[in-house]
Amino acid sequence: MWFIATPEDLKSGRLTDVYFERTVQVLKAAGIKRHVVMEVRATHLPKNYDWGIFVGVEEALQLLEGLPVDVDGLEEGSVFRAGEPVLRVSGEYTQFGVYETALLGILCQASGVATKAARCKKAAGHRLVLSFGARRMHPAIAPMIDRAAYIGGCDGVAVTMSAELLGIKPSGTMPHALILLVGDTVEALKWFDRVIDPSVPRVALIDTFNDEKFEAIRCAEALGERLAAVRFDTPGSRRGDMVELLREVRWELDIRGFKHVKLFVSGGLDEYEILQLNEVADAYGVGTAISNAPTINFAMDIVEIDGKPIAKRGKMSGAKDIWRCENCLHGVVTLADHEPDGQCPRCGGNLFKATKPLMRNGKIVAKIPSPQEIRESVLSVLPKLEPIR
Ligand code: PCP
Repeated sequence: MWFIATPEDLKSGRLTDVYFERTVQVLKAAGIKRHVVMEVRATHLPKNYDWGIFVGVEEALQLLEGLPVDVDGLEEGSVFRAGEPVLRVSGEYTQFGVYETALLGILCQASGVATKAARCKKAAGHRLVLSFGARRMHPAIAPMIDRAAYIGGCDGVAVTMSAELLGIKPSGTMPHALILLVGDTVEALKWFDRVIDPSVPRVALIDTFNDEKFEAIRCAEALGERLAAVRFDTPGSRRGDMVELLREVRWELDIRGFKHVKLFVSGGLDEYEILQLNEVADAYGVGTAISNAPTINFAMDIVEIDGKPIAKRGKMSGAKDIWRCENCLHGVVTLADHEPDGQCPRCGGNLFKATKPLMRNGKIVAKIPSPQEIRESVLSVLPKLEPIR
């Protein structure tokens, strides 16, 4: 038996915490029918996060499609900050209350993955960052994780089905298994070069049997111009000073005329490791840190009942909009359909309304761009965002 829910299960409302089902049961028995506005926001972001990338909107709209609700919020891939009302759902509570669990699950995980991917890509700058983490999570959600990682800024994903759904080619090098089975790093590289489509970059894995320096030189001498990079997936037990090791290999390759060979690092990487390695590394494979990224703790709360602002303790009542500064990406929150006074209070820049109509009476009204377009919009704001700390 597979222990996973199907899209039909999600749409049926079965993926819900039982107390939501009981709440609907009680309200119906009591004849209580209230039009509510519910708001999604994260009071806090994970440690050292000043911003997040909002992802999961497309799936959230699919979840609610057909229900008698309106949805307003940030578009897929938008920047958000702690405390900002990223999404709101309006309708008669018993019509959609049971979907809170699935809706939050979609937004919390996808935004967590996308934000970690964006932090890694911001740390890496122009250097390649590939999403290698599907093997760390249940395969049923690998396409969702890879989509969020790609939208967040990763330059590619390893899983064939994920890449297909994104409309891109899968990215990858070679596993230790190939070298172990062929029996030698260079012989494995030569076989890879003979067999694999020439459009696939030749990246030699150099940490299986011997010292990376000597394996890198052997691979470069074997393939010359056709060798794109060497990959260091050096086991933790051998990982002394990776920067020093990379510097050494860089020197040895360069003095032998192999300046074109890039240095690709994978294994235990995150945004902080990347900042350390940038001096010498050219590309990164990031697995666990992105696929198992801290979720964003979005919560969903009633902020209006029958048009009157009301919220539980700790939450601010009333339906709200987010206005974003074009220049510094600072956010200003106003009551819905109210304009902020003047310019950005932080830098004086122009403010634009970031909260958009996404669904009207169960019909998706938002234009959902392609993953490529969303990724480009994320990459365009990364340089403006606060540095990784
Ligand atoms: C793994 C694989 C991924 C790396 C590690 C992701 O190496 O190569 O790229 O690592 P992370 O989750 O720590 O970020 P191995 O499992 O040694 O694999 P393989 O021989 O399959 O490359």
